[in-house]
Amino acid sequence: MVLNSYIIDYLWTYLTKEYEMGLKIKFIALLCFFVWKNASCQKNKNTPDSLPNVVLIFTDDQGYNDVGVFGANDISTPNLDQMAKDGAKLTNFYAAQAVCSASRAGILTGCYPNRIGIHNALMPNSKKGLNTEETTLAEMLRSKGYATAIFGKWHLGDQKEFMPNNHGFDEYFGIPYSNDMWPLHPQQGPIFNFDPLPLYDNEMVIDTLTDQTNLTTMITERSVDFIERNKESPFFLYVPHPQPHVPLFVSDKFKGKSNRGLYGDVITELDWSVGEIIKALEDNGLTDNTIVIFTSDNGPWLAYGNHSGSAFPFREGKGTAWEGGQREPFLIKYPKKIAGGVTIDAPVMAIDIYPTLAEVTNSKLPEKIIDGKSAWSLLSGKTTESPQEAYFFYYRVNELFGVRYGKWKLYFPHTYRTMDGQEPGKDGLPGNYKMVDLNEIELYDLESDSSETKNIAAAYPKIIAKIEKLANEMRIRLGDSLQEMEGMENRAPGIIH
Ligand SMILES: [Ca+2]
Repeated sequence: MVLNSYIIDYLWTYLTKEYEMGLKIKFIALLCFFVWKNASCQKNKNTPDSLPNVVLIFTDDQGYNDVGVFGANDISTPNLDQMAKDGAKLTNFYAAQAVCSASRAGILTGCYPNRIGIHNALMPNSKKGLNTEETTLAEMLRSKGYATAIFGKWHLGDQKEFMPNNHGFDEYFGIPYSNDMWPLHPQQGPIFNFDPLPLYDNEMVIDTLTDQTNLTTMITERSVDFIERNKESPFFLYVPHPQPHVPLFVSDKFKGKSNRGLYGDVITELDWSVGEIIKALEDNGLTDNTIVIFTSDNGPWLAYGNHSGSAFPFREGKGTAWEGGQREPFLIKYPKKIAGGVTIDAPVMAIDIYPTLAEVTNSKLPEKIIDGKSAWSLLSGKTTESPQEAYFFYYRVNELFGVRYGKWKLYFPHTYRTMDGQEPGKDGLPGNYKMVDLNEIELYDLESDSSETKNIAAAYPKIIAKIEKLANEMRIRLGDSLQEMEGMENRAPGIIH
C-alpha cells in the first residue's frame, strides 16, 4: 500500500484545525501503523514467499540418448518429455566434468571442479572433500531463507565435516558416495576392498545396503514429503539419484517395462520419480513458482555394455572429454518465467546453474571467484547467445583435454579411454578400456559433425590460434598438468589431517 504524501498533508492540516491534541496523537499512531504496514507490504514482495522454489534432479551416468525427447526410442519417458513441453530443452548442455565427484562439485559451487581441488571420484574414507570454505548452492539459497534438502548420492567427501549437513543442507537422506562402492562390486577382492555401503538419515547411519531395489522409490517418497512439508516457504530440493550408475537396481513395479533391458527399466523408474515430484508440486499449488531442472552428472559408463546408457550420436562416454562424456540431457521448467516447448542450442555448462539461480533469486554470489555465468537471459528468451565465450574440459588432476568455442571443439594432445574394439561388459560386469594417445591437436565442427568423426584442424589455423589463446589464459588461472603449469587461482579442497 502506498500513502500519498498529499493526503497526509491534507489530513494533518485538517486535524490541526479541527481537533484537540489527543486526537492528533491518535492520528500519529494511525500514521505510524500505515507506514509500518506499507513497509511490511513492500517487504512481503521480497520475502521468501515470493521466491521461486528450486528442484534440481541430477541422475548419475545417464547418457544424452536416454531420454525420449533427446532421441531415445526404446525407453518411454513421458514425464521428462512433458517437462520439455512445459519448459526449455537444452541440446548443448555440458556437465562440469565427466566424472561423479568433480561434476557434483561444479554444479553445486559454480566453479570448474579443478578450481576447488575436486578431481575424479572420491573413494570411501578419503581424507579429501568439498572445502567448507566454499559456498554451495544450498548455502547460497539458505541465506535467502530457503529450506534445503538432498535426497540421494552426495559424493563430495564422506568425512563428517564434508557431508551435506555441513554444506548447507537442512536434511539429508541417501548414500555418501557411489552405489558400486560396496562389497558386492564385481571386482571386490582382486581390485577393491569396499566396506558395507551406509545409508544416512542426516548425520546418522540408519542402515547398510545389501540391496538397492527400493532406493529410487525411497528417495522419491522423501522428496514428495519434503515438498508437502515446505509448501509455505521457499525450498531447494536437490535429488541426485544414485541410478542409473551401476549396479543397476529397479523396483518390481518397473521390471521389464522398457525395450532396453534393465538399464531402460531403471530410466523408466527415474522418469516416474520425476513425475511424482512434479505431481507433488501441482498438488500443493507450487507449479508456477517452482524451477525444476533435470540433468545428469556425466555420460554413460560404456565399459558396462548392456548396463550402460547411450550418448548417441555423440562420441565416447563417461571419463572422457569427448561429447559423449560431458554433453547431457538438460530440461528446465519454470512456468512463471520460461516459455514452454523451447529448444535452446547455445552451449551452457553445469557451472552456470549456480549464478543463474543467484540471479533469479536475487542471491548474493560468493566473494571467492566462480567460473559460471548466469544463463538467465538465454533461458528466459532475452538472448540466444551462450553466457560464456568458451568452455574448458578438464579431466584427471587438472589436465586440460579440450575447449568448446562457438561451434568448435578442440582437443589438446592427451590420453583417453575407449571401448572401441574391446570386448563389451555384460549384465553388470565391466569390460576393459583401451587407452588411446591423441598426439596432435584435433578440431571438430559440432554443427556439421556432432559425432566428432572428421578432424579438420589443418583447415582452420586461425580458429586454433584463437582457442589456444583462450586456453592459455585459462592455464594461467587454473593451470594444466599436461603443460606442467600451476594455476594462480586454484583453491585447496578440504583435507582431514
Ligand atoms: Ca557419474
